[in-house]
Amino acid sequence: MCGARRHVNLGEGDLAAKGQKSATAKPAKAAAKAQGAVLSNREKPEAHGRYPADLATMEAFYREMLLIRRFEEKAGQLYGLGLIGGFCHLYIGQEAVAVGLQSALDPKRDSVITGYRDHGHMLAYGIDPNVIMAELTGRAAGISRGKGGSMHMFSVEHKFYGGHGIVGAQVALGNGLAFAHKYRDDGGVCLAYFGDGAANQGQVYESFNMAELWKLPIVFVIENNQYAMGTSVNRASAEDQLYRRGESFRIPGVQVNGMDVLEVRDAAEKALAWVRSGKGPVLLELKTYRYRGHSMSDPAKYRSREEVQAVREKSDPIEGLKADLLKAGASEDALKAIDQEIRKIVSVAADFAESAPEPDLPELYTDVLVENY
Ligand SMILES: Cc1ncc(C[n+]2csc(CCOP(=O)(O)OP(=O)(O)O)c2C)c(N)n1
Ligand SMILES: [Mg+2]
Repeated sequence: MCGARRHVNLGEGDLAAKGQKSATAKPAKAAAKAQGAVLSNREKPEAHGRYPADLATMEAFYREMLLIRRFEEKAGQLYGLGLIGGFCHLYIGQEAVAVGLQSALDPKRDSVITGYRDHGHMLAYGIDPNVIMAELTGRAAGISRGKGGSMHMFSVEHKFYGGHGIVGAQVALGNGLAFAHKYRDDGGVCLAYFGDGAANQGQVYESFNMAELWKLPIVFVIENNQYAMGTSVNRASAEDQLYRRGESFRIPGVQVNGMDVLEVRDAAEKALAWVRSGKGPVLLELKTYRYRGHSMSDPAKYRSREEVQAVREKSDPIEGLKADLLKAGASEDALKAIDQEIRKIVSVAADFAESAPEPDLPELYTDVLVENY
């Protein structure tokens, strides 16, 4: 309130000092009210609910989320055994976000870009777990030929553009992908994921400005897992309702329960419908939680075990969907069979990743530069 009044007064003072009269000059209160009215009356994507999935679709979501969970648990084990070098950021707890959103995409035309916590997004896109795990162990069969590791995975074939270690950089790059969709008129939308920590970066807002100005086909997805390394969102963010972060650029924002895959899927559909109709970007804030430390080397002393346990017990996305499935008529045995099947896929991926050969030494000199500069 106070800030708004000061802002209006300052503007008028500046004009008065220069002896100018604004063409739109209005009494301060009326101007502020009018501005507020425009922002609050702004059109938004259709309100979302829970996606009305049939049993088969729910089972497919369950399978995909379980694959991410078990894959990440195995990656954690391989890291502990010294088989994975470098950084390794696990996605455990956040599975409903990638599965709910990416299941709504059209992989033939849409593109995806994210940060370094990227294994789950690749799995949700149906990329072979063997080549993802082999990338983690640095093998030639890995999706980046064993040279990118956990943070730098790409699949141009799947229009998956990384895998980026520079916090926030993927947002500006995502804008570029969206610009390409528009320029080529290919009907595609870019899904650009970033974290609550990245949401405080300057380049994110430069990207918002351009995206709205040029009505780029992009969905900005803030994965608010409550922490940026060891800093909680409330400690680091003046506006911690992150879905509001696009307001000053007139980008509509929607807050979504990122622990409920059906809610995520429905919100994704509504956001995509908006963007595909040419109305410009949408900002989705997915409220979620990461169960593990920031990376494998984080002892997570900034929060209590009880906090993590409480989320696991009350909001786990896989347990939540399991309850929905049982209610909808799925049998415990069928769900157990899915778990067995997933464990097998992950164990095969781990064996593959441990036994596949490392890249040849000359590979050190390839893929460093695309061409001469
Ligand atoms: C430009 C830049 N600044 C700082 C870092 C170090 N860093 C790596 S991850 C991270 C926290 C990011 O948190 P958030 O965006 O919430 O993503 P999350 O790890 O929770 O998925 C920071 C500060 C970096 N990689 N790049
Ligand atoms: Mg975070």
